[in-house]
Amino acid sequence: MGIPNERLHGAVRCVALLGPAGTGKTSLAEALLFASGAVTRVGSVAAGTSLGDASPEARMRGGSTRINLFHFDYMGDRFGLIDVPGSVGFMADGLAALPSVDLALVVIDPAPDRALLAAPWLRRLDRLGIPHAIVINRIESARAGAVHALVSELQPLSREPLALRQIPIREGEAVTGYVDLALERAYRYCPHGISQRIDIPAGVSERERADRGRLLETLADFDDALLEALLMDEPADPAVVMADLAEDTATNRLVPVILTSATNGGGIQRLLKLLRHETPAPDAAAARIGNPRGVHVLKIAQGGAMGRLAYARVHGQPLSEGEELTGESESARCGALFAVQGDRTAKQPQAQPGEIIAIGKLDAARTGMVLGRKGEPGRVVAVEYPPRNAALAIAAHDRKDDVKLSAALHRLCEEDPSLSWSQEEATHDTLLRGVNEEQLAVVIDRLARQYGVKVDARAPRIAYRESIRRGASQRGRHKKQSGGHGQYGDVIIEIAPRARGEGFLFGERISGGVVPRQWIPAVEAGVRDAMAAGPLGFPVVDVEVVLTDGSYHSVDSSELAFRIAGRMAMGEALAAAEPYVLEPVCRIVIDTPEGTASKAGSVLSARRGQILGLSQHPDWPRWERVEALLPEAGLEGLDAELRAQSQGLAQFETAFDHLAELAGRHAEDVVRARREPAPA
Ligand SMILES: Nc1nc2c(ncn2[C@@H]2O[C@H](COP(=O)(O)OP(=O)(O)OP(=O)(O)O)[C@@H](O)[C@H]2O)c(=O)[nH]1
Ligand SMILES: [Mg+2]
Repeated sequence: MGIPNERLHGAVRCVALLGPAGTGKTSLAEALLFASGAVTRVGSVAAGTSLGDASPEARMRGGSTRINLFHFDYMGDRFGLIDVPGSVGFMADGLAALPSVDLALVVIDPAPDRALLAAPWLRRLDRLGIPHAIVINRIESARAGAVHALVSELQPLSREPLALRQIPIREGEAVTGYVDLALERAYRYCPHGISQRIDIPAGVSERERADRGRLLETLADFDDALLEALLMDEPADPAVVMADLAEDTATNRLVPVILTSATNGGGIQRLLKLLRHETPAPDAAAARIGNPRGVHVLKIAQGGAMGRLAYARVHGQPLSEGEELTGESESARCGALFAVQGDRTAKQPQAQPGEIIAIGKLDAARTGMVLGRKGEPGRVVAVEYPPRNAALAIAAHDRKDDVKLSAALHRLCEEDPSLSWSQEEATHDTLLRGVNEEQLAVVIDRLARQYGVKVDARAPRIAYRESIRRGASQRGRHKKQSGGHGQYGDVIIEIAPRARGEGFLFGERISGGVVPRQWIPAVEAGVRDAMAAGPLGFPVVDVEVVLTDGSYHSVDSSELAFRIAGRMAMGEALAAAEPYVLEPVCRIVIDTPEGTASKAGSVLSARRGQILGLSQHPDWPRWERVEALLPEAGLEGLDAELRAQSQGLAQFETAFDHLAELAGRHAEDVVRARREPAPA
C-alpha cells in the first residue's frame, strides 16, 4: 500500500483520453485545462473555440482528426494529455502513442446500449497492460438506472473488475450531482466551478450503501486487512479506501468508473484528483517501450511554421536542445524543443522526464521509434494499426503538379502511418490507401488546401484478367515489300487453356529450321505482347502456346518481323479461343458485434459474396465473425456499409484468394467499361 504519488520524483505524467467518436474527449480536455488553470477560458468544440481540434478539417467535421496534445499543472504535479480521435480513420497516431501513456481514460456515453463501443479500447488497454479508468461523460443527460445498467454491460468486456466510484444524484430529468462512494460525500455540480458539498439525499442513501458495499468488496479482494475489517463489520478507514483505490488502479488491478459532464464542467475536480492520486509514475510506460531513458516518438507533424516536428515523450532524464539521439542506425542532434498546447507551441530549452514535447529538425525520427541517448541504438515499438480498407486512384488535376503531389503524399503518409500510397505499374494509377473513406476524403481535402494540389480521385481499377475456354491454331504472317529491304515473318501457333494459376507456358515443335532458332525468342516476345491486353482488353493468363510451323526469307526476315508475326498470330488465336473475363476474389474475415453477423452476411451476399461461415468470435466476448469469399469489386464502400449497421464497430481484413470466371451481365459491363475511354 501507499499512495503512488509519493514515489513520483517529479516526473511529468501522461494521460490519454480515448474512446468512441463524439463522446466528449476533446471537450473533457478543455474542461481539465480550464479547471487546472492552464487556460482562463473554456474552449468549446461546438462553438469552434476549443484549443484542440484547431485544424480546418477538424473544425469542419466537428470532431478530432489527429491527436491533440496538452499539458497542465495541478496542485504541483504536471500532466501531459493526449486526446485521441474516436473515429477509426483518425486514430493511428493515438495508437502509436498508447504504449507511452501512464493512465488512459476511456470516455463513453451514458447510454447502456452503446457500451459495446468501448470494447475495442478496453481490449487494447488490456493487451498492452495500461492502467485505465472509465469516464461516463454527458452524465447530466443520463436516464434513471443508466449508470448501473451500463456498468453491467461493460463488465464482461473488461478483464479487470470495474469499480463504480460515484453514483448520480437526480433532480427531475437531469443529473445534478453525485455521491462519492469512497468518501461517502455528496456534491452538487456547479457549472465550471467547484462542486458544492451537500448532504446525501434521502432518495439515494439506500443505493449508496449497496454500491459502496460492492466497491469495498472489490477492494478487499486485494487487501486482506480491509477484508478482515469488512468481515468483522468494522467501518472501513477512508484513508485505506483511497490508498487502495490509488494502488489498484495504478497497478491495473481494477478499473474505476467515474462520472463527468464536460461541457458543464461537472465532475472535473474529482477527475483531476483521480489523475493526481491514481496515475502511476512513468516507469511502467518506460518498460513498455523498452528503454528507461528512451525518447518515444508519438507523431510526426509537417507543414507548420516550425517545419517538420517530431512529437515525443521524454523518459528517464531531461532532454536538452542540441542533445544527440540515435534512431535505428543514424544519430542526429535535437533542434529546438517546444511545449505543445493544442496548436500552440512555445520554445523551451529543456524537457523534463515524462514530458511530451515537439522536437525540431530530427530527421531520424519516425513514428513509433524509441530514440536512444549517448549512442545507444534506437528501437521501434510495434503498433497494431487498423487495416486499410479504403483505396482511391488519384491523379493531379493539372499534370504539372505531379511532383508536388508525390512530395505531399510522402509527407502525409509520414504524418499518418495508417495511410500509404504507391504507383501501380499495371495501370499507372497513384493508389492511395487508408483505413476508411472518411480518412481519404480528409487527405484529398488537405492536398488541396495545405499543399495546393487539386486531385481527381476515383475508385481504383480492379485487376481483371482474361483466359480462354478452348484451344485454337493460328497462322500469323507479316510481309511487307517496300522498295529495297522488306520484312518477312511467318509462324503458326497452337494455343490451349491451362488450369487456373498455372500461368503461361511457351514451347516449340519446329523441325527443319522453318523458323530459325535465333528468332524463336522474338516469336515468344510477340506472343507476350498480344497477351498484355487480350481480345476483351485485359491481361491474359493461364495459356499454353506452342510454335509449330512457319517460314522465313533469307534476306527480309528479322527479329522484328517475327515478333510482329507472333503478336498477330496470338491476337487472332485468342479471339478464336472463346476468351472470358476473370475477376479477383478475396477472402474476407469480418468481426462484428453480437447480433450483427447475419446482417453483415446479407451485405456480402448482395455483393456476390459467398459465405463460408458465421461463428462466435474466437477471442472476443459478445462478438461474432463472418468468413466469406468476395469479389474484389464488392469491396467498394463495404467498410461504410458494414459500420453503418454495427454502431461503427464492424471491421474486416481481406487477402487475395483466387481468380474466378465472371459471366453474364457483370462480364459484359466490365468489358464495356474497359473499352470506353477512362473518364478524364
Ligand atoms: N451535453 C453535453 N454535450 C457534450 C458533453 N461533452 C461533449 N459534448 C458535446 O459533444 C460533441 C462532441 O464533443 P467532442 O469533445 O468533440 O467529442 P470527442 O470525443 O472529442 O469526439 P471525436 O474527437 O470525434 O472522437 C460536442 O458538440 C460537445 O459540445 C457533455 O458533457 N454534455
Ligand atoms: Mg475529439
